[in-house]
Amino acid sequence: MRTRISLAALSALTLVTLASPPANAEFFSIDDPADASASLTDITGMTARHGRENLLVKVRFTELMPSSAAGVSVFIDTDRAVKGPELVLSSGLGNGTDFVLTEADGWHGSDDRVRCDYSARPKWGSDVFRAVISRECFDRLPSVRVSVKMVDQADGSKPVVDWVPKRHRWSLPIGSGLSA
Ligand SMILES: [Ca+2]
Ligand SMILES: [Ca+2]
Repeated sequence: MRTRISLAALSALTLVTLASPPANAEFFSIDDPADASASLTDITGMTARHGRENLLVKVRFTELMPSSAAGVSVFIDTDRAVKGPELVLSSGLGNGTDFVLTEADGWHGSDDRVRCDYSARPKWGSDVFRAVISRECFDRLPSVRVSVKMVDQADGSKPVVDWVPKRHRWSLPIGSGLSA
């Protein structure tokens, strides 16, 4: 497992160092081990990019197919003072599934849909799930953290679960780069 911060983001940030806290990067990337290999959708890695207008989250899997019965949740932390996520984007990974962004209820989604622009889709050919969430969804906060969970109940017995970076653990804070 490794964490890296984009050099391009760092050099961009140097332009606004005087005005912004330097601790944030706009790009976060982490690999995940083969720790859920009972599922084809064992997470192999996650990247998140916090741009001027959107938060883009990509989750990579061992093998993603239209027949997948698994689902994925992208948790977003917008308030570090309150434990747990504030927003959850939930989606299926198979054909014909839908996605929704809701307020979080602990580490779960809720019935409170967030009304803003976002989209999500599994890309079966490239084994990637891609979610794009407008910064309006979180009041254009300058920094967020991300955590991702996969649940696969394919064989009807005990579900296979995989987290990245780890269960109930966050990415580094991801700043919005040049949007300050
Ligand atoms: Ca994994
Ligand atoms: Ca929080």
